[in-house]
Amino acid sequence: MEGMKSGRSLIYQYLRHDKKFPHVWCPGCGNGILLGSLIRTVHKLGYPKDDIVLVSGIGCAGRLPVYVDFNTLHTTHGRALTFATGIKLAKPHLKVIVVMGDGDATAIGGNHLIHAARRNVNLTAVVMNNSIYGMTGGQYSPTTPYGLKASTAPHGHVEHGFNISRLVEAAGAAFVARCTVYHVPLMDRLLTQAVEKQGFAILEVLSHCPTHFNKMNLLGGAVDSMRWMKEHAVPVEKAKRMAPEALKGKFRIGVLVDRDIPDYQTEYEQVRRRAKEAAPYKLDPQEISKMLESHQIY
Ligand SMILES: Cc1ncc(C[n+]2csc(CCOP(=O)(O)OP(=O)(O)O)c2C)c(N)n1
Ligand code: SF4
Ligand SMILES: [Mg+2]
Repeated sequence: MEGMKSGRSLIYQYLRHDKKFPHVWCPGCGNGILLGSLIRTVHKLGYPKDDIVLVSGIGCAGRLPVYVDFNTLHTTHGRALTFATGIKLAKPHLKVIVVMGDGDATAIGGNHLIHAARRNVNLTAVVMNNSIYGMTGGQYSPTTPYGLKASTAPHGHVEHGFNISRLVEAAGAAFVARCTVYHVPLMDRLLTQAVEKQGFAILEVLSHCPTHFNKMNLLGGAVDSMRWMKEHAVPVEKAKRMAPEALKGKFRIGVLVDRDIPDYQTEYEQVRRRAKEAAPYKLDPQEISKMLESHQIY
């Protein structure tokens, strides 16, 4: 009863309950689970609502900021990270969180994702990966699994999907984590870590789309998807102790990467200071070889 009460007060405190509801999401969609997690995270960390900026592109996941009483920006498809980068550089004190779908983040916005990770911009990015373009009717996305169906692949998909987490790790993100919409307490913990991380932090949330992806691929409803997630997810610590054969067909959840590397803002501030002082940037010959070594070409 107490839990219900506090849940209700969070709704009134954080949602645009009197303006933007009912929401557009289908029954059983995973997006509401992320919405709840995001609100709990901000509340627990004690950030004032005015210090949070929630940015999205277009898509079912991209609708999320519409419902929340933070500073919000519902931008164009694939461009959420560009708007978010501008906001963060102009107003560094704000916490900028970006919510994207798999299509938004890795198809039309794929280049922005790679470069935001490479620059290590101080943003928290959440990718709701439901393996499909949900909003526009179930077209395949860069994460649709090989062989499955989409409205644009009625005879089976011939491409292989991106591994989003590996992609952003290789591009240079400081923090990479993965969970599912079934693992809600884990989602809350990972989101907290991502929001507090200095640098580019990304959380991939494996979700489902009962309306299109599940229907076309005979996967049942939301509960069936959740059961599948529960049975196939392996916590990273446990995965380390498992043989590769035992991990076949499974996926890891938890913190995949957590590294302290210089973030864009700190670096940029130093450049600004040098420029202001009109001090020429002198390279120290001993530092040059160190810089080349840290350039890391594999
Ligand atoms: C420039 C542009 N191209 C295409 C579209 C159409 N469009 C809207 S949402 C979307 C894909 C959404 O898929 P995803 O990002 O995975 O989000 P989901 O709906 O699955 O949450 C597309 C192609 C658009 N709005 N703008
Ligand atoms: S179409 Fe799919 S992703 Fe979009 S709201 Fe419905 S269930 Fe969710
Ligand atoms: Mg999608």
